[in-house]
Amino acid sequence: MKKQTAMNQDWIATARTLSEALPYLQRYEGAIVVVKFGGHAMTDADGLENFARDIVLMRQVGVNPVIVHGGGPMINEMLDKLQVKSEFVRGKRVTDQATMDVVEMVLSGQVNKRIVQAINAQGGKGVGLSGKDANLMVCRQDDPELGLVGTPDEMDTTILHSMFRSDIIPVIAPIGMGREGQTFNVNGDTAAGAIAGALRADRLLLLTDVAGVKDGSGEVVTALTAQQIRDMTADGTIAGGMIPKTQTALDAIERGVRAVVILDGRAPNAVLLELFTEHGAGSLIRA
Ligand code: X2W
Repeated sequence: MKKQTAMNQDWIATARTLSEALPYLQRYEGAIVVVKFGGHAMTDADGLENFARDIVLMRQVGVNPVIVHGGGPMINEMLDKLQVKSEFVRGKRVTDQATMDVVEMVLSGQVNKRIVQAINAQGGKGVGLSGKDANLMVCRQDDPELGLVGTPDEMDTTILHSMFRSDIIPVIAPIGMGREGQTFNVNGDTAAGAIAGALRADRLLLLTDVAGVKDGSGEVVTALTAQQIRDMTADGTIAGGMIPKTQTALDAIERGVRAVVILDGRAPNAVLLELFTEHGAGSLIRA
């Protein structure tokens, strides 16, 4: 008999991992999972390739993934090149018409197609769209001080359901249209929350560059209720850049999303770990 090598020990572990995933695969069969992929999480090519492989695997096992992406750093880079000045107020980019033109070009053109291509390179069927396509996301102006920043106002997810039936993975740029012909810049997290809410998604995964929601001693809390989030925000435990994420989570849950997970998108196989293992990842928030 052949001696067991370290190599085939690895294969045995892989087979066991697959076997143990069965109840999770069964649980998520047919589920809708919206994944927000932020600009900071997509800066390196390997990270994008791994992300795309995980998404294609999700689709392969019967989940309906929807990608909503950001691209803040890529927008900044292009604005710099074109010497258009840009500033943020309360976490949102003040957007005049010149800025809007660049935002749409970068998000719908460059970033969206990069993700679509990465998914298709892994054997998936990614199709890119923005909130303008098939009236997916009609917006109103958020705050006049911010210019062309939009708040999702009316969603039509018909196109996404047709895509699910055709085995297509939708990849959505956070651009909305206004009722008077405007184009609106929508924060990526806000767009992901609105789309997840309109779909009554089973999960909204917010991939960020931190491990999750931290308690007073800096430890990541793995499970939280909406009320705990409100309390931790009121007493200052949740602060800074985490506030828009947890606010998106609360809004999404209110609209009927079953649970929202805030997790580190740079961790290897973050979405698979969250969906298909007992371990989970990041902070899970539910009603
Ligand atoms: C964002 C849209 C992109 C985004 C912006 O212009 O940067 C607003 O601020 P990340 O990578 O997810 O941050 N829109 C209104 O949200 O990108």
